[in-house]
Amino acid sequence: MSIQATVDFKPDVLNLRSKGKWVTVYIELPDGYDVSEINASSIRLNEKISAEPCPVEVGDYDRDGVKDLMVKFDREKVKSILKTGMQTITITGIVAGTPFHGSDEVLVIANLRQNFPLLFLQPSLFPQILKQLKIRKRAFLRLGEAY
Ligand SMILES: [Ca+2]
Ligand SMILES: [Ca+2]
Repeated sequence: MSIQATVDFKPDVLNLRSKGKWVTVYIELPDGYDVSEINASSIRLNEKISAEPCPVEVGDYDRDGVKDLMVKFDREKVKSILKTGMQTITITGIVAGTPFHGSDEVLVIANLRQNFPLLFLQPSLFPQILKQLKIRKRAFLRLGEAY
């Protein structure tokens, strides 16, 4: 049996053209389980990619009173297994001998022209999409009219 973890993958919008060393995953576990007992080397992203050995950090990044474990994954490896669009990220691992799993969604984009329709899937991600693509709102609106 595998317990249900709460997983937050960051960024929420991933630009395939963006540079950066890592992506970040925060893991929270249900009552009775301690994230500090997670065996970091057991953590996999989509069953394929191992978490980096460091940094691994226990904290409460979202300040909800539930401890979370922060792990990093190699950004290039993660990009290599993702297509554009809404993609599900599944994290699995082992805490004190018990397997856990949890998922989050990420909007993967490559460039605006190709992915323009995708932007409407998740209006709440608009500001982050514009930021990722380094587009000012006014330019975006002009492009929308021309599309
Ligand atoms: Ca997320
Ligand atoms: Ca938390």
